Amino acid sequence: MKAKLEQITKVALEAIEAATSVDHLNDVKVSYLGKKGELSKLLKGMKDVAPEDRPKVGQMVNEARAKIEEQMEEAKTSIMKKIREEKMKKEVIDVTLPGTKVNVGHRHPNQIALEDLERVFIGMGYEVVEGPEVEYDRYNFELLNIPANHPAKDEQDTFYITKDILLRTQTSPVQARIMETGRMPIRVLSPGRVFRSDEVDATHSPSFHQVEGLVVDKGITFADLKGTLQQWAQEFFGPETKVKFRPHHFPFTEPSAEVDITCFKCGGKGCRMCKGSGWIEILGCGMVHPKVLKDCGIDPEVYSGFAFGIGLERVTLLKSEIDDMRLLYENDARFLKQF
Ligand code: 2NL
Repeated sequence: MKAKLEQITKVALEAIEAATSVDHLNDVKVSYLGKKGELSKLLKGMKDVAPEDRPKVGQMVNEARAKIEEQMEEAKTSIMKKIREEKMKKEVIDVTLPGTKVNVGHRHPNQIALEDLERVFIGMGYEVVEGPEVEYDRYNFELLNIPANHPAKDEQDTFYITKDILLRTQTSPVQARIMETGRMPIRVLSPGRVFRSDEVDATHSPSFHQVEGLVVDKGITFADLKGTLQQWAQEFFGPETKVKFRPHHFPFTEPSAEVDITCFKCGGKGCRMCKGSGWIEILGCGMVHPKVLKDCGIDPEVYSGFAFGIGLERVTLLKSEIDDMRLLYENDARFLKQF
């Protein structure tokens, strides 16, 4: 029995020594220490051992088991260590190799123009406000002096959700909502996406962006409007820029004007950019119509105001010298990268 035990221990220890993987070790464990392993088989032979010798034999078997287990743990630790070392060797990182380039994006030309524009008005104390793109007819048309059957409603044909709810054609409804709150004075800039059912071409799109401004307070005059837009034009297009106000008509302002600036490319001499005229049309504006003030809950006998509307894409195209609005929406990275 003793010789047999020593033989089993010897073979087990050799098998442990020869094992090259943890799986391999587990197999060895099962075949020597497992329920049907060599040691268990040996214990079954206990019945043939004289009763007085049994404790002694039992102890020997336990010692053999302990020894095999101990060797097994050591072998396991050493195999794991070896695997780790090999892995580390394979995973050496050469920190001197050039890195993978990350593609860094940048703001869209429209966004660049918007932020440049906002900066000037924020500097003059304006607050930038936004509102819903899906609007009520009441805010988009009715409160802005464009009643049902007004011809402007045809010029600003849009996408209707229901008879009374539509995609806004201008950002003025944002300002109508602000006037309605009755908080005075008002000095806001409302940029945002607007919609019209227009065919796509180089200068038109069914969805584009507007930046509107509104100032309402006691004693606001056309002189304030002129000074404000003059100041904006000089900060935005350059200190030499001059502005020219041409009479015009908008339903929500009276009087109304279209504003031209001297061409920032040729300085007013006439070039391809300004089509030889020396002037570039840039925005529409006017004194807020008394009816609009009244309908929005402001007393036109006490308060007056001015408003203006700038087509953002138009400004972007001019500033970046792009000749087709569609390029702004295609989002071709090769195009956008240039700005
Ligand atoms: C244009 C003309 C304009 C306004 C927008 C406005 C807003 C309120 C009251 C009165 Cl709430 N007016 N906005 C006024 C004049 C012109 O835009 O051609 N924009 C591209």
